[in-house]
Amino acid sequence: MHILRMLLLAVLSATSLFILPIDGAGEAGAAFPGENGRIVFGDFDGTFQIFSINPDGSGKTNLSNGPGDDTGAQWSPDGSRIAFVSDRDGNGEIYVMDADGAGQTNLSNGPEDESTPRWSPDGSRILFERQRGASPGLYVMDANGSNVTQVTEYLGTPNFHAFAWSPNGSQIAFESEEDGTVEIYVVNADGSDEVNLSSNPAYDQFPTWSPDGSQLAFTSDRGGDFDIYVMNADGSGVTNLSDNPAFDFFPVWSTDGSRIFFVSNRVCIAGLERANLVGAATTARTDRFDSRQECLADAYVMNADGTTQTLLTDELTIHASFDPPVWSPDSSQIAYTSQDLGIYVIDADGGRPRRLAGALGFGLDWQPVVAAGGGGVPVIAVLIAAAIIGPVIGGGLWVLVRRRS
Ligand SMILES: [Ca+2]
Ligand SMILES: [Ca+2]
Ligand SMILES: [Ca+2]
Repeated sequence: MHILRMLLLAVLSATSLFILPIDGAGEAGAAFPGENGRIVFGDFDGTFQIFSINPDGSGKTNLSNGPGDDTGAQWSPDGSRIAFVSDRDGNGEIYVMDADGAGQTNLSNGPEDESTPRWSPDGSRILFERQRGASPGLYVMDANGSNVTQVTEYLGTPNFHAFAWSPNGSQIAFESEEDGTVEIYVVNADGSDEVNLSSNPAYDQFPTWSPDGSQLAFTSDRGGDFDIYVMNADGSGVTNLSDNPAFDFFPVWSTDGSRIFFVSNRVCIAGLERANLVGAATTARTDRFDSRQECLADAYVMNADGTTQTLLTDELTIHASFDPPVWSPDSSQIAYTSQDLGIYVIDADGGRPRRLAGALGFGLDWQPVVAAGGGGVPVIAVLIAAAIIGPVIGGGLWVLVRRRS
């Protein structure tokens, strides 16, 4: 990541949603459901750094806190670690650190620029990309940095970095224009059996898996304007879910599979249509336009079958150029970066968005906190053990002390 490039993109993309995203997969953050933990995001503090914050806006902490630019954070599926990108060693590397920023370790450690880490659903592997060099493409390595394997030659434009593990960890969906148009592909995690799933001259972008792995949602302009589509995991059964003349974009499947988040500028487009009908542009809401007089997009959710398309808020426009929005692990809330360069959280049923902090950089993700059967049980076990053993030891010590005195 080069700082000037990032700053330029930040300025450019702040003007409009229509600047295509330069980072992030169409994946709803961690695939392992859990309770809602902390949110990681990027901000500028002399260099780009990775911060975490509680969902109520408290406890903002600079986690990476080191030299160079640190971006692109993603929580491990168990919420215990964070993968990120750092150029502190002279070029892009995949790093990992603990949830509190301790133990920062360079996993990729080579002369190429590595970026965009994505944990496998079981946390055992990390997918990443090399954008330049002898063999640009997607790679998979073990979570300790060993066994680096190229999964695909990745011939997308520099602006497209959308890829995601299938929920069972066997496949990777990605976006590429290696066949001349932008398509969605799946490939086995070992690099075998790459298939062009979308196979359409239109732009097919931003694949996001349903949590059960049976379907992929994506964006396509095959109907003349961008809409949210779903298809079966084998590419069959393509269905237009949004079917609206507006710009419908950036699907993100909720972690429980019930809903799909997306952005749409249909409020603005509908205003323009009304204005054209009456021949007076003044009836269109002027606050719906950006500096280039393009319609801004708002946040929506719909059921996974396309029903009940609901405007979450038109107070703030989604700044999807930095990062895809992420669902909370319990699917009740959504975190996103807004046009005013802030991190916001909104309830998936609507209401006022809450501004948590300013944000400038890449890497937005929500920590899953594994409940019963995971991290909580040992704590309870320790407490129970302490309650039982403590009085025994204490009693023994008291007896010893009494005997010696
Ligand atoms: Ca490197
Ligand atoms: Ca296509
Ligand atoms: Ca549309």
